[in-house]
Parts: sequence; C-alpha cells; structure tokens
Amino acid sequence: MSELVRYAVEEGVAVVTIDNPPVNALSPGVPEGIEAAIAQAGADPEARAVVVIGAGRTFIAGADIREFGKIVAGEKPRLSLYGFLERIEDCAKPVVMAIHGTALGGGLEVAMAGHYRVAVAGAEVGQPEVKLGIIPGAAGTQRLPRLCGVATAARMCALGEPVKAAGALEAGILDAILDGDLRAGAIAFAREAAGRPVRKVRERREKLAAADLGPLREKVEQRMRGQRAPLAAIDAVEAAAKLAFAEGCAFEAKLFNECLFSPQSKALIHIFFGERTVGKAPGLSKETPVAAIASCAIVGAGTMGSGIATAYLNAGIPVALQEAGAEALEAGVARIRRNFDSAVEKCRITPEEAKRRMSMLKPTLQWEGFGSADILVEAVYENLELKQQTFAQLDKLAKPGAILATNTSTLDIDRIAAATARPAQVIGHHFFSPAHVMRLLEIVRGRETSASVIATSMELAKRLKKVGVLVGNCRGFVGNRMFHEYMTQAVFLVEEGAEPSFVDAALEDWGMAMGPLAVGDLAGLDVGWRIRQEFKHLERPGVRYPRAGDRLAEMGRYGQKTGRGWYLYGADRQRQPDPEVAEAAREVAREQGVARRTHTREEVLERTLLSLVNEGARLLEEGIAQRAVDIDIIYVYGYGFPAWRGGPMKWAELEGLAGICDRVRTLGWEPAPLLVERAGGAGRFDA
Ligand code: ZOZ
Repeated sequence: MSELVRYAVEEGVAVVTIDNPPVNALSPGVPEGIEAAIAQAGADPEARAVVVIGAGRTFIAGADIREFGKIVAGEKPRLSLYGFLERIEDCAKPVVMAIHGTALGGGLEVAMAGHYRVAVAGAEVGQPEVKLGIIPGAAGTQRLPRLCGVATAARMCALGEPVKAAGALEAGILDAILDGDLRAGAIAFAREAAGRPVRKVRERREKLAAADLGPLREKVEQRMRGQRAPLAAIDAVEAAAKLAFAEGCAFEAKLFNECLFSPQSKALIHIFFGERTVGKAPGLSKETPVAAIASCAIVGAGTMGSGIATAYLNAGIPVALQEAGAEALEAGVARIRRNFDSAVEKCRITPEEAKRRMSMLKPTLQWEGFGSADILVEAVYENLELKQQTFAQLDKLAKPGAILATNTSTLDIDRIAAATARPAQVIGHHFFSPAHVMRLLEIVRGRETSASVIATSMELAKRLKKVGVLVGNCRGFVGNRMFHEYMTQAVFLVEEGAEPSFVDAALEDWGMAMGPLAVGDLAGLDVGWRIRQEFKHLERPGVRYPRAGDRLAEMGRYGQKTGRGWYLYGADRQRQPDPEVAEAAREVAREQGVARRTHTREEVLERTLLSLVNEGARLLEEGIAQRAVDIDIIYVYGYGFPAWRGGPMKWAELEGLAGICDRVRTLGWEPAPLLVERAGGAGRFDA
C-alpha cells in the first residue's frame, strides 16, 4: 500500500484513508493506492464492507491540477481514470464514500463510483472543472445525471458551482447526512449495508429522461460568454441520456481532451494558481511579524469609504467612520445599511446578522475611535494636498504601531507618508469600487513601508476576502497606470471617428466585462479629468494626449451620475448613443489636428490590448509589478479582464511574445525593452 492511502479493518469494515495533504488531490499514487486498497478489501475475509474517507481537512478535492500542465506540455502521457473507477464500482462489497470538506471534480467522480455516499452537514460537492476551462474527465458527466437527473447535473457541470450537503441529499447525490464523527458514522452505515446486493451507479437509468437544456445553454452563453467548456459540459451530460454508459464516457473523454489542450484551460489554470501565488510576496520572509487587527477607523464616508467600511464589518472588524459634516456622514451610514439590506435580500445573511454588523459601526463627526484603532484608513477625495493634511491629522490621532492606509488610486504614497512622522507605518490599500464587492486589493508599498506593515496588509486582505496583490509605488500603480494607456487608446479611437459603442462592443465581444468608455461613465468622467489636471504640469509638447473625455466633463457630462457621458442614460440605465459626443470628438480632432477615418474591430482590439501588454512589460521591468502573474490577477479581479484569456500578460504569452512584439512595432510604437528581451528568449515573462 502507498503512503498516500492507508488500509485498516475496524468492526468488520475496511477503512481506506486517503492522506495526500493539503487537499487529497488525485496525484500520482493516489488512484493506484485506492485501487489496491479496494482490491485488498474485496479479498479480505475480515471485511464485509468498505469506507473510503479523507484524512485532514477534506475528502478528495479533485485531480491534481499541476499534472494537467505536464500532460499538455507532453512531459507526461495522457491519463484515464475510467477503468480505475469502474474497478471500485465492481467491488462486490458495498463501498461507502464518507465525505467532509469538499468532494470536487475528480473527487466527486471517485465518490460516485462508490455504492453509497454519506457526508457531514458542512460538506460540499461539485464539478467545478469549467472554472479551469475543462469538463469532468472521469465519467462525472455520465454518473452525475444518473444520480440527480439530467437538468441538475447539466447545471452543476456547466456553471461549476458546488452544492451544499443538504441540497446534494435532496438531489439524490448523497444517501445520508451524518451527525457526529464521520468515520464512526460511515462505519456504522457500511455495517448496515453489508450483505445487501450492491447497485452500480453506471447501471442506473431511471433518472436519465431527456431535459430541455436550451435555457441553460442561453444562460451560459450570456454569463460565460466566449467560453468553450461550459457548453461542452452540457453536451456531455446531454449525451448520458442518449448513449450507453461506455459510449457516453468516450464522448466525454473526447470533449475533455479538446478542452484540456485549449488556450482557455491554460489561461484559467494560470489564474487558479495565480490567485494563490500573489498571496506569497517574494522577499517577504514567513517570519515577518503580523500585527493583530481588531479595530479600524475610516476617514471619509463617500462611496469608497462606506464600501471599505462594509468590507471590514463583513469580516467582523468594528469600524469608526468619520466625516466632517452630519449630512455626508448620514449618507455614508445609509449606504452601508443599504449594502447589508441588499445582502439580506439576496439571502446571503440573515436580518439579525445585518443588525449585528451595523451595530459594529460607530459613525463620528469628531475622531472617536481613531486613537485606539489598529488600522486607520483614509478614503477622502483624490487630491494630494488634502490627503497630506488628512495624514498629518491621522498621525496625531493614531496610537503607536497603528497602520495608516491610504485608498489613493494614483497618488504618490511617499509624499503622503512624508506628511507623517512614521512613514514606515504608511501603506496604500487601493480598493476597487464597489469596495465590498470587488475582490482586488492593490497593496502599495512606499519607500519606507515596513515589512511587518506589508505582511499585516497581505493577511488582512485574506480576512477581508480580497485578493491582495503587492505592488510598488508610481503614478497609478499597476492597475491604473496600465488602464491609463488602455483608456488613452479608446479615447484616441473616438477622436479619430470611432463610435464609443463600436469601441466598447469590440472589447466586450472579446470578453471584457465592460468596455473602457462604459467603465469611464461608471467611474465618473470628472474623476479622470481632475486627475489629469493634477498632472497637467507633466505633459510634454508635441505629444498627443486624449482630450475628448475631458471635453465631455467640461460640458457637465460626468457619466452615469449625470445621466450623460460617453453615452446617454435613461431611467433604465441602458446606454444610448448621443450625437453630442460625436460632435465633441469631431471638435477635439479639429483642434488637435487628428485625422478622421474608419476603424476595424481588429484595430480597436490591437491598440487597446497591446497598450496593456506593453505598459505591463514596463511595470515589470521597473519592478513596480513583481511578477507577470500579479498583473494578470490585478486585471482579472479588478478590471473585468476575462479570466479565460489569462490576464493581459498570459494572453500575450499564449499569442506568442515574438508576434506580440512585431504587432506593437506595426502600430508604430516602441516595444518595452523587457518585451523585446522575452520575445527573443524564453517567450515567457515569469521564470
Ligand atoms: O483549493 C480549493 C479548490 O477549489 N481547489 C480546486 C478544486 C477543483 O477545481 N477540483 C477539480 C479539479 S479538475 C478535476 O478534478 C478534473 C477531473 O474531472 C478529473 C479527471 C481526470 C482525468 C484524467 C486527467 C488527464 C479547495 C476548496 C479544495 C480548498 O480551498 P482552501 O482555500 O482551503 O485551500 P487553497 O485553495 O489555498 O489550497 C491549498 C493548496 O492546495 C492546492 N490545491 C488545491 N486544489 C488542488 C491543489 N493542487 C493541485 N490540485 C488541486 N486540485 C492549492 O494550490 C494550494 O497550494 P499552495 O501551494 O498555494 O498552498
């Protein structure tokens, strides 16, 4: 028996324990170990039934995702688990799968090869493969509908969302939910089942009536636009109703391999590991002390301040919220209450929980709570002088050791820190709007920020359920510096004659959650306009700058909040084209001497996307971004870049860096030196 799988007999039941930390993935040796243990149990006169259980925090969380990359790279042969699972199912003694934690992907597929499935109430089961750009590849699309019907199975495989134990019991995926100790309960269950004839899931057909999957296909085409795997998953589940089990498996295997070898799966697997990689900042020792954060004080109760307060309260951290005026403070508190009300409406929390979280909020017109807070967060207007004054004030109020965080999205952290006598305690926490919803937190280190303040911020991000990415200090940091280049191209295109809707549609059809001009309207055109005024002194003669957005802001067209920006917005908030915008763009073009012409969608994509990649390469070279994967995570979690394209840097790698470099030159731009270097070398940004 391998070390990964243990065998013991207890009360006449063989107990097979999978022990492959951290999540009992089906790494090499695990399927072999399970198979050997099942065979041993089958031949063991002491064992009348079998229990398969996971050691540690979970049942099997799926295939070992790291193996997929090796298979695709040709370093390892393709693997098939079909025979392995059938041999479990063919065991003459009842096999009871005992589930805690998560039985996901290949984990649920193993569980379905058992004759019974029992679980603790907190367990979850699911086929989340589509989130990795693949579909179940070990008969999941064939066994699941045999347990819960075609419609439920198709939904689970296409959307990838896990199901809680109670739902899984109701659907027929589980046979029982056990209270108390799972191992003991499963053994008792197995003893009951011993001697009864076993029933193989693959031989069941009673739930295989065809279902209308048209509405699900439509939903997937909308919600997971551009992705291949969800539709393939539906096709595979649908086949279960039409084909014999073996043929259904062959069909599934064909689709699985098509998906596995696609760029979409490479991109999504990159994002899966990337989300975990960004939490480990290079150069930050594991021994760095992390301060306890038990209370927070926020200055500024505007959109950002109240969103940030909501995020802290959601994490169970009490918040003092300060505003100078009673009206603004009340508006902020009302906004936070609305956030919780909406969570109640969506059944995410109970009304009592909403009340409890509200009770942890202490609004103040003075500075109550600021002296005792472990972290003080500044969320005032984006203006350097104002932020410096605020930090001078926070420095006076804060206790020694408290962290002072600024939510600036563009300004120099060092100049803000210089307004205090403790620059080592100052750091940027750049939240994205709405701050309690968006997963990204850019953590910006200043020149003097201490390692402990950085480590504490990374830990805090996890508590706030954010993906924290550590970046260096420069104008706009990583996200907004790249976005600036991207937006510049979008505005140039409009000045040259492209309709805003043409630019946005090209990018949205490509997969961006929202086109850049629509994002501008959402964020407020006045925001960019004010920032550009702040940096006007840096403009150089002879260089073209985007002007049309500022012209709109000067006309009072601030975007959605004024009902007019790049588009017109009615009561339904739908975008409508506005001839006034085209006129303003024409006027700007005339003033700036910009030639007007028509554009193709390809040109829109080329200019906007390559501007992201080229600036990303510069940020990497300057060390502002530590790794290309950090940039990708920032773009996927903060800017609506499609995860299935991998983020801008991974997308460029998948396209081929040599070609990308040539395409940048074709646009008449200077490729970033790092891009040139990597294009001629490894073809990858990260080692
Ligand atoms: O980690 C969370 C999770 O959701 N994991 C992914 C689960 C998943 O997607 N499973 C399906 C895999 S694909 C599949 O199974 C295909 C299939 O049908 C099989 C067909 C085979 C066909 C032949 C092959 C060619 C989980 C909810 C499990 C735990 O979350 P936590 O927040 O507690 O922990 P994490 O996410 O920080 O994870 C801890 C460490 O474990 C690593 N890891 C997690 N799942 C893994 C995995 N490594 C390899 N394979 C997996 N399935 C994770 O990267 C992290 O590592 P470190 O180094 O960052 O600590």
